[in-house]
Amino acid sequence: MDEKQGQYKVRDLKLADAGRRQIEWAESRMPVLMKLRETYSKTKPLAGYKIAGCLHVTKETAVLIETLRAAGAEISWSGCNPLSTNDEVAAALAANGVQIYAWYGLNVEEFYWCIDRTLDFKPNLTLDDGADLIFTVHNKYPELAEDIIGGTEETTTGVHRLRAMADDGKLVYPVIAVNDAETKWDFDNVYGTGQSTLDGVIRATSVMLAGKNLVVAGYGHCGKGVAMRAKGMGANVIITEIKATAALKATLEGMQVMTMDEAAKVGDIFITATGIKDVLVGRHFDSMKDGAIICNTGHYDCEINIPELEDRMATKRTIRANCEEYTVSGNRRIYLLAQGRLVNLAAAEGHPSEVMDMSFANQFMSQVRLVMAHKGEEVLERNKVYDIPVTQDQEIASVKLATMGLNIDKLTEAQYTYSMDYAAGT
Ligand code: ARJ
Repeated sequence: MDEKQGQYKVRDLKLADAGRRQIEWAESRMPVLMKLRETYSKTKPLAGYKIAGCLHVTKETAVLIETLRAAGAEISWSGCNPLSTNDEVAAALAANGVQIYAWYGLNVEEFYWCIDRTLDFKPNLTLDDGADLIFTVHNKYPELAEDIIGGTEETTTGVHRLRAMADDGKLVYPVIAVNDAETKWDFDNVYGTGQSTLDGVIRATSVMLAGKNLVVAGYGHCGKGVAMRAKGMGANVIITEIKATAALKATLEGMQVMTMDEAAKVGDIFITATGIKDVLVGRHFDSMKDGAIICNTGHYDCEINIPELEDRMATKRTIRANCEEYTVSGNRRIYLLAQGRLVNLAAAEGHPSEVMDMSFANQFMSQVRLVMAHKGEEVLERNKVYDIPVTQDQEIASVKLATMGLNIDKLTEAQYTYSMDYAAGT
């Protein structure tokens, strides 16, 4: 471990060169964010502001961090999951002067130690994925909130938690729900999760998906993305749901729908994507086939009840990286991937840069918005979760299309008038 007090704690600084090459690779696939970097490095709207971030330390996140810095911000950062830090990237960031506390495989105590260190410099803004940082401020260091002008939140699970907190009157500074931007959830959550989750399953197991009964728990944006891509690779996709409309949509997309009790008996591969705990529990493990593979792609590791799996195990051994074999009653083997933590970041590299480009453009714009509001451009109430403006979505999508060399049509004036005219009929 390499450590410098008040500056960084990472696995090994010697990995910095390898990390830098990965960051450059991501930069070349994140044109929207790089364009924002070019623009805002001239005006430096974030100068004088300190941002504490708690979000997976990946090559894409590094591009976000360095864009925030280019716009003038001072940064301190930790990962938001014990198994998602890319140690090479963390080293490159540390070598470049970013305050960073993150390494792959840290334990829960170390995880919170890292968050605490990012708060040592008394930030003015927070940037979360899963809301652990903002909760730490609220619960452990409430006095820090005085200097905090606002925060942003990356993911569905975090936004749910923060909206509940706002409803309870417990949120003490404004938060922008980056996840709820159309250019985030409708792309990152669907296509990003779809590709990266299967990437994680394949890297951890190398199994063929074609012909397998692949069970996806949850047909929200993430589950839908996973199901769609798995189907495209020839898997027999089974969906389990608690929401009637979502289940109905899955059926009409050609997926099978059944309860988890039924699916547990026939599934070869199980992927949870619900954001809810106890989706796979003891009775499911009791009825699974020999060789079943189970994993989770939701934010927290509570979707698979691992204690109930451990209760049943006779033996346990590691087969390969991120693949643990449990033998249970009847000499059946169940394979748990990435310790039930999000398989797409723990066993693979998270979503591809191309899609994180839009998510992080939204993150960047939202941090700038909080600062501009602080400078008097807009009034943001302290106990409120805000959506991103619709114009921001259209702007980001337009720039993304342009960087892909794609053009779209414009309404003519007559078409616009028609679109607004409620009287026109047959
Ligand atoms: C950083 C990533 C990556 C990646 O935006 C995604 C989200 O909502 C998460 C829930 O924790 C993970 C986050 N995500 C996915 N892929 N963050 N770099 N490459």
